Amino acid sequence: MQPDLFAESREAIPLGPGAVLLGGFGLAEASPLLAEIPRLAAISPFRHMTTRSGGRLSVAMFNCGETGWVSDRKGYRYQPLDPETGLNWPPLPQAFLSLAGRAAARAGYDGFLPDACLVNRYDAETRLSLHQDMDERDRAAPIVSVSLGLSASFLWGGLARGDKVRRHRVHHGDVVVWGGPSRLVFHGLDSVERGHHPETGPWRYNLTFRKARCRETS
Ligand code: MD3
Ligand code: FE
Repeated sequence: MQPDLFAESREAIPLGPGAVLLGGFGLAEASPLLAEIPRLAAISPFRHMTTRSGGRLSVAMFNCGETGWVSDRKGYRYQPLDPETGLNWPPLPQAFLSLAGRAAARAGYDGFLPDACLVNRYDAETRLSLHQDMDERDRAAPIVSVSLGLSASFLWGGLARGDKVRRHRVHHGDVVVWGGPSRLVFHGLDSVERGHHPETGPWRYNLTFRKARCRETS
């Protein structure tokens, strides 16, 4: 057995009001979660989306769920069809829904039923600059994020762009839940470690669960 070097990171670390990093919360399920990714990507492949200004997002992504986040020359939005395939995004796997619901409940948000999961893939060159998640109609629901594979440095700011930014390391199996007063906090991803993860090779994956639609309305 290896010594428990990351015991500290397996605890719950409060990030701010309504926001918590649940160290290792998804660790026991990480392998089955990862096993879903190639199955889903066979339906909606990873792609680098375009921004309004014509740039290319360095993070590769696809969605699963009833609706999915897209970016193109027209801007950002959620839509039920994958623009690459013209088909629905693949359904959210039960294992995804189950973990997201339990993590949200652990953070104090009962009954979280996401309708969208953005699957992000990063390599060591990928950055995600400081931004707010503003495109979801249901701001009452939290966001749940699951880190898989290589570790990374997560940027956690405040409600204004100029607020002080803290860095937190996120590791394989960590889950972060944001809601309430922290729902619109500026955040981003700084550096992904270089190297090889036994389960994901050169990648970090992130599952970001959101409720984009309000209740039953579309
Ligand atoms: C913090 N993804 O896809 S975790 C994103 O690691 C995104 O893939 C990062 O930011 C990643 O938009 C960061 C997800 C996350 C999502 C929503 C948040 C962090 C958040 C809302 C408020 C504060
Ligand atoms: Fe975000």
